Amino acid sequence: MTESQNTRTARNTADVVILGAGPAGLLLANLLHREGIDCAVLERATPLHLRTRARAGFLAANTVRILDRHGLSGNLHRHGRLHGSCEFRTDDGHFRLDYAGLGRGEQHTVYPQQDLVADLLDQYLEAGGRIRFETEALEVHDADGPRPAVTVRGPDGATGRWSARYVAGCDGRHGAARRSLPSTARHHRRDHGVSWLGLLAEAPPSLDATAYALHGRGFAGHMARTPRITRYYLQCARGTRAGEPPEERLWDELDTRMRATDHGPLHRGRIVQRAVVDLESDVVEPLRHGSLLLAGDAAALISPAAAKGANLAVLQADLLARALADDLARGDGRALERYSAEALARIWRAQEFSHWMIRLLHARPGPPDGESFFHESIRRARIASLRASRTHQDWFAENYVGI
Ligand code: RFL
Repeated sequence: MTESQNTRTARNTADVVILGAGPAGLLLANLLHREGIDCAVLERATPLHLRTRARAGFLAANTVRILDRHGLSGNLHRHGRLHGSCEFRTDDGHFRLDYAGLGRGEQHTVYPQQDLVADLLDQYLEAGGRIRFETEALEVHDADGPRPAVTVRGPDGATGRWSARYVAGCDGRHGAARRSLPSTARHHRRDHGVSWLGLLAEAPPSLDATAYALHGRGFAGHMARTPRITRYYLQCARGTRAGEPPEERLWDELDTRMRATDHGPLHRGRIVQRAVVDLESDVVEPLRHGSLLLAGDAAALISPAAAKGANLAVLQADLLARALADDLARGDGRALERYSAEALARIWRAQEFSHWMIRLLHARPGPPDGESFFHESIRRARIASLRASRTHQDWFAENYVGI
């Protein structure tokens, strides 16, 4: 089915209505469709927007195994690149961890999230899957009853209603699924008090490793995306307006924090995307509310400090697809009963590591005092341990690539 044929399909019911066509929603849709389960995806954005929205890039080994298992990784292996090295640059010197040879010996595959989304979308459409673009879910109703419904606003601005047996909320942190949660849902939020200016540059990576620079002026990060595109992060003050700093100033600041005088200047290029990200965590418990199930960022937001968000989304979609297929195709609801607890156990492991990374990469927010001196000394000791201890390095590698 093509994208436009899909928009014309009239039937407004499905066994599983999936909100959102990000990595979580599209993987879930592919897997359910293959199991012969009647599902439909409702997505607010246009296909072009989905195919070009640059976000994550580092896929964990387990994410790749899941996509391999389902035969959804062809392009990823053709165009993605294995990546197994990261470098820390600090006032006490720099060191590199070749994590592909540490821990479980796993590596990342660098493959832009928008390309993964495009692959999943193509596979789903080719298999005849149903999706409505430019269709915004407004609210989920009757999740506690046997026949939940979703009110939507379509491309022509008219509202409509979908009915389902299950609604999978894969529509991110600000989507309709989260807005429709009952008052019994618990939200565990943490503002880490740190913000990053995320930049995407039309410039080749400046080194063959991810670089984390810990500097008195704040953190800076360097992450490869493609041979011609590199992501950079600059820690910035809360409330910074992304569009304001001129490009030259950003490159100068990156060079300073990355210590260009010791390591050579960065490869500069046009900055094609900028966004301020406040580092936050936000976990919903439980992930099942009657017939409404949450996955991906809708289930748990994780700061990009440890590059876990897209990987968690894939993992949860895989778990949820198996649980829904057991229930709907085989009449066995046990996996669905376990879904929330199983997914949350992995979410909290990832949150723990991400939290550890945040404290490693940043000075304590706020004015300098005795507490910040203590934090800084602990941070230096932690870096020294990571530099010197093979056991610590193995732990780091296992958590850094693992999920
Ligand atoms: P997505 O990808 O946000 O997709 C949700 C989809 O839902 C649609 N939507 C709605 N549709 C219908 N009705 C509504 N009411 C809707 N509201 C929203 C949206 O248009 C969208 O298409 O969520 P999903 O599938 O849960 O995937 C999560 C990941 O996208 C996210 O966790 C990662 O991008 C996080 N992340 C990273 N994760 C990694 O694993 N590795 C990385 O290297 C990495 N780098 C990053 C990142 C996130 C970043 N930002 C955006 C903070 C770098 C950055 C800058």
